[in-house]
Amino acid sequence: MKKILLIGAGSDLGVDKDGTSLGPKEILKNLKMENVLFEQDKDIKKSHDSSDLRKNLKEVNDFNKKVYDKIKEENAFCITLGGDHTIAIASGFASLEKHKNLGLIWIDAHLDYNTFKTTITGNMHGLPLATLNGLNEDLRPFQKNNFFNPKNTVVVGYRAFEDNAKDEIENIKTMGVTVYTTNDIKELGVHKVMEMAYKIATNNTDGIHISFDLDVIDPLIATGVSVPESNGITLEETGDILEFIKYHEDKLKSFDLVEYNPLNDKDKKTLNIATNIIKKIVE
Ligand SMILES: [Mn+2]
Repeated sequence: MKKILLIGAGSDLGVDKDGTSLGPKEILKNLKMENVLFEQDKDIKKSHDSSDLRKNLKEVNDFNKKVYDKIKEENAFCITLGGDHTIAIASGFASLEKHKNLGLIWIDAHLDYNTFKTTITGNMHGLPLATLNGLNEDLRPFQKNNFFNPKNTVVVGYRAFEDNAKDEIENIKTMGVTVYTTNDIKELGVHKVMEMAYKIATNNTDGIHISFDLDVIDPLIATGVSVPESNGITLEETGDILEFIKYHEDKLKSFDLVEYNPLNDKDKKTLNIATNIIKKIVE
């Protein structure tokens, strides 16, 4: 059996809402498995200033460097628990360093494809996917080369179609990333969408890193996230995604589960969903 290590990355430095820093600890409590927990410095004065379009950049980078170094030195199969989605810059690149040539599947209601030029909020958790494709140099001081190829990068579950995402959509189109929306899932079925995503992500690669943002699930089901988007996927569809991943488990090299925010989780329902997702991945 392969050795599995859970990495808790408790940070909310990449988002102006507090709470995801507390997420990993809660999930880890429910999973009696080997783990390492990183927590952001409690003395950090987080910026909530919306005129600052590089909010907490140094603090985000310092935190990510620690997570990146740990995962990079580990031989185990690493599952990283966020934390806001910025931590995937650390987990994704660390896995890429170990496995050299990976595809990337980003399961998320958002594209996370802003640059410092297109971000409106300055919240760094809106930039990680673009960063993993080699943009946003300032958010990856520890990764100067070797990026995920946009041609092997796929978003699954996007649905935040607000006007202010126009530049972000332009960014992702220009780079050539494939995007499957929540509508695609509803129309084609989740199995078909995952099949297409896997085909793209495994084309001439040695495996896949999957980053799963809990906000892809409908917020009426999973309230415990920081940036909810209505009309999300169901628990059944979530289960089908995990079934698919398990069936093709030989391709999976690393996994993230991010954006769990206990402060918005009224009934611990999201905590249970998060815990069950990890249980499924490790079973
Ligand atoms: Mn995200």
